[in-house]
Amino acid sequence: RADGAGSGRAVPLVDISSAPPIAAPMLRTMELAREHGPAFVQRLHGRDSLIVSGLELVEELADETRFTKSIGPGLENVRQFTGDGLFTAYNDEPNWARAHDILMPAFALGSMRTYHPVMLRVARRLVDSWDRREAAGLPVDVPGDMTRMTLDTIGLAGFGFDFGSFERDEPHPFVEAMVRCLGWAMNRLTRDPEADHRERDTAFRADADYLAAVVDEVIAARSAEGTAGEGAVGEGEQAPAEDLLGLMLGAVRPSDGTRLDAENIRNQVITFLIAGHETTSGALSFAMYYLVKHPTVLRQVQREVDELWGDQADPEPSYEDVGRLRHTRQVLNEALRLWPTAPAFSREAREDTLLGGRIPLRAGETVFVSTPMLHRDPSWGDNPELFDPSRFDPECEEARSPHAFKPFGTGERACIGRQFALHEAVMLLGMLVHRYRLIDHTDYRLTIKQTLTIKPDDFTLGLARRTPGRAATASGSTAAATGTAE
Ligand code: FDE
Repeated sequence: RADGAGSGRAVPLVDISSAPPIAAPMLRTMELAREHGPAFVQRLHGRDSLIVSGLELVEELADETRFTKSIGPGLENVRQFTGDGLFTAYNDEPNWARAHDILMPAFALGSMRTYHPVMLRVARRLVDSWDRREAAGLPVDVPGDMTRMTLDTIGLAGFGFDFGSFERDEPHPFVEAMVRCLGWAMNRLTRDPEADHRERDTAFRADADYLAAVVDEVIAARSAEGTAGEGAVGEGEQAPAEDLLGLMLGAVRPSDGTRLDAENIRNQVITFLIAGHETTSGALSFAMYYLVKHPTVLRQVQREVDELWGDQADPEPSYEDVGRLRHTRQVLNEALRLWPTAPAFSREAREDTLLGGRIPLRAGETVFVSTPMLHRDPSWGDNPELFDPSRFDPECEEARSPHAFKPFGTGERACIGRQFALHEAVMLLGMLVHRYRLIDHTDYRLTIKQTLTIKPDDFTLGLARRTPGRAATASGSTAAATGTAE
């Protein structure tokens, strides 16, 4: 484990034990990395963590022959409520490889075609809700509604279960319990070991039990149906015959004929409900933030969607359309560069080794990668803080190290849901910029809320319906529209 690191190391040691507690620890890590450079040891209550953000060091950490995913203290805490689900399983736990093999086909790029209709249906729930707000002259809660959308999407596409989030004023209680669990997992990292935490731990247990109960309901609903394909799915739509739950309940692993056990399935469902919506909704919210602050970029993505959907009032984005939204995807990538919504991942050495030729690591010792600071490495150029989606032009991408951009982690344990998240998010962003002018009615200043994952705090937007192809401006002025789309 990481303790004891730092002594005699060729890297700075920073003791933060007496620093005041902070709501978003990730921001402090970023500050420390700015001050102390690409590798430093952070000491808190006697526990040392090696934090790395330099590209060359991360390239080494990405070498799967020398390093592998580590279930560090943060994931160890998450494991208290996701058990041996994919995200928190140990590398050598047989259930990881078994579940990975069974679920991989469901996340291959081609499978997105199957999820597309369900994703579109849920995207329209958000649009309907935003239309009503717009008609009433009311602003929209961006992260709140993005979370409604992504939760309903993973629920329906993955498990045929409808959270009905847009029919609720408050978030679904599952979301609230989940956010508290994630907060518990995060705050437990910086706990004062002397203090009494029993009350908090009891409350956490109750929340974790509630998550499990909701998931048991999801599974029971499917088992009662007998087959995939009925239930919550709308008319004229097919539930994916082999959605995640269908696969987990039915499929055997080709290589050895084994199946997932009931408890593991429960852990996987909790895992996917959490991993499948927290990070994606944050990414969508940051992308909306950057769009409203960068009118030129907004006009560029509006031009792109206008070329596809013209002035149709209710376009029907096809599966292929989503692949054509290149600029929109670049905006999302650039938002994920500046604010990767899973803001760290951890690696451990397979054998005793020297990182960067100078940092001794013992086998099994954890190293944390600060993704937001990796994404600001000098290799990104002189102005890494600048939002610039052209960084993801194909030529630029080819010229860059494949390890400079890691919002989905690395290697064998990288994000299985990447294509799912990208398809869902790019489609929704495209639909939104096609339909609305975005009005920065509070002159929003970005503040970040962290519950392990990150999202913009308290971010609302005003809306006005656009006439696509005309008057495509960011903030209600028409002056800049000349010479834009069509
Ligand atoms: C995973 C993941 C990761 C890695 C972590 C570590 O390394 O530790 C990351 C970084 C991520 N992921 C990120 C993200 C972002 C976004 C937007 C997302 N993500 C999304 C999603 C969706 C879904 C469904 C998902 N996601 C899922 C998932 C899973 C299951 C996992 C685990 C894998 C393994 O095998 O391990 C992940 N994800 Fe993610």
